[in-house]
Amino acid sequence: MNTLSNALDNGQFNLVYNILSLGLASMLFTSIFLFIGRERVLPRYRMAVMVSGTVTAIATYHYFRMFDNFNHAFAGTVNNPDAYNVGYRYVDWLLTVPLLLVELVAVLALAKAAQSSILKRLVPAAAAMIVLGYPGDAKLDIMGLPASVWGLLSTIPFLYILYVLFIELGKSLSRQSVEVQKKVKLVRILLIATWGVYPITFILAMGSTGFNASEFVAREVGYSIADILAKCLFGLIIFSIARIKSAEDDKEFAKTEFKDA
Ligand code: RET
Repeated sequence: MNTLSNALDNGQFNLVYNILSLGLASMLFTSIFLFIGRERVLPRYRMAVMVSGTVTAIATYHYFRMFDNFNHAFAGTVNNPDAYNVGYRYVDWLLTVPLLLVELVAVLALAKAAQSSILKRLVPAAAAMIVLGYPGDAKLDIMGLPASVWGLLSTIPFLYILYVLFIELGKSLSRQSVEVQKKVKLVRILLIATWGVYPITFILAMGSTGFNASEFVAREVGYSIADILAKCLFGLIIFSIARIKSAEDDKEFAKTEFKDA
């Protein structure tokens, strides 16, 4: 066990190194798959697939930055935790969370008015959730408020997003086919299961005021796993919803793309 709280031991270093590396690989290759795969859905669903690919592409860049930053701060014999910037994650989320919501709404191909009314509520709430969480995770001293207060404030828009997704979006589901309804329900379960990991991770890592090695490791592992599921797996399910809907809309497409159609 490491007795110096401002340094990572070998096992901790390797764990974070590998998880960031896995994150980078997942984001990069999901992006390539989605950008090429967009040809395999009807044009009306391509926007959803393009947005999914853009989310993972933005995350590829940020995982590269985090990986590089992590090595810079922790690879030498002298660790420098202050050099590790949690801001990359928050900037990444600020860009990708609204886009994830756009991709979910876009793939359902709802009426324009319903689409924009849902997004007008979800996007500002997502921005508020992330901006309010940052001072807690970065341990900034703003008005002397502890991390837990920032976490609580951020939970308010978080709960509102879940409410809109489950209650409001649920109403529009009845217009979709049984097959699509099943997938959308799956995507919502994935969403609640993975988005829930972020606040749990935040709580695990908020204990100490200064740097604490095991809290740092828990945070990086928790956020990275949640990111892989919330961006890559989510994007791939969106892609499969787009393909099912393409096949339902166009029999010719169904014949060429699905053997058993
Ligand atoms: C914070 C602060 C503590 C309270 C809550 C949080 C929620 C974060 C979430 C982030 C989701 C990020 C995603 C990224 C994928 O690209 C900010 C940790 C509720 C839900 C989905």
